[in-house]
Amino acid sequence: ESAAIVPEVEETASAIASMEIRGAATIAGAAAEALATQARETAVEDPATFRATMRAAARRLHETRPTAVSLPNALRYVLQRMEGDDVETLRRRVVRSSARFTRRLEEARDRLGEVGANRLQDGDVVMTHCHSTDALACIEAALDQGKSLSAIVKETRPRNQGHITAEALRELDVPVTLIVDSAARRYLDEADHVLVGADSIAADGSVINKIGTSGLAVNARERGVPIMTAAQTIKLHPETLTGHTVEIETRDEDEVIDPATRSGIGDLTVENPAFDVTPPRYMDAIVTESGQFPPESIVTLMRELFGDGAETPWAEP
Ligand code: RUB
Repeated sequence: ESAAIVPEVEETASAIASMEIRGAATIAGAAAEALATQARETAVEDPATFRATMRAAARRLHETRPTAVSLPNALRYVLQRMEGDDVETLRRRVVRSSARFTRRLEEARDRLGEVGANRLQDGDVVMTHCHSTDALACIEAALDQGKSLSAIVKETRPRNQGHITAEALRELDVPVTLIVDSAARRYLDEADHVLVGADSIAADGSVINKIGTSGLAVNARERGVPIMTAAQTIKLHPETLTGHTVEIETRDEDEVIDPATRSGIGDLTVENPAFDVTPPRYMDAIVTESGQFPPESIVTLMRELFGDGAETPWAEP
């Protein structure tokens, strides 16, 4: 008896790889949901076959993008709760823990929003980079507290996620000034805060986020503008507790320059790393649903949550 990965898992995996589904928290939610669909639609009798199919689905989702640890953390959350002796129980456990994961994702975002909002004051101008639902939660909570804010939004080449942020902020009635990435330092003089998200946070407090975050952080420090990362605890990277580093995704060169323009220029190398690493000393605070932390002390929270490391329940036994 064997079972296949269902089309919904394939679709979710392709959508994550192509960035139709993007952003660390959104990717995690979609992966958890895909596992629930796989569980619902795997019609086998043998518990071992059921488990093997779930692991295969998780591996397919896992291989899509390497940097956002929320993805493996979501797979871990669901698969670690896949317990039982018969298929019906296993299926119920997967479906239930997937739903619980999604609920916790939303609760964590709301709670960290309130923590981050306390760092913002009425009238503040906030500079953003990329599009982060956790960062936006802080702005939304500050607005709920009756504060009025405005935003300077970096467009975030090459994929222009700044446009998504600008649209979300306009829906909240926040005045938006859109700038090109290279104008960031000039406009820092008009900003009271820099607010970014994270794809992964390492045990030493390094923040891995959209390419350009580290340069922005260094410039913010030089201009005296505080910078915070809004990142719920599923962004904490358990493997960094045992000395592993976070893999930085390299994406297609065509995102940077279209092939026709490129061949007009002549032979050249194009590089397109999607993320970079901001050292802890350039980040003022990491805001989570468990409170705010100086980056250097995030390891305490990580030990509490993960112990000494992380299992990979999707691995072939
Ligand atoms: C998205 C990105 C976001 C984080 C946090 O990169 O770097 O800042 O994922 O987002 P990409 P969120 O567009 O390449 O996925 O707070 O929504 O999890």
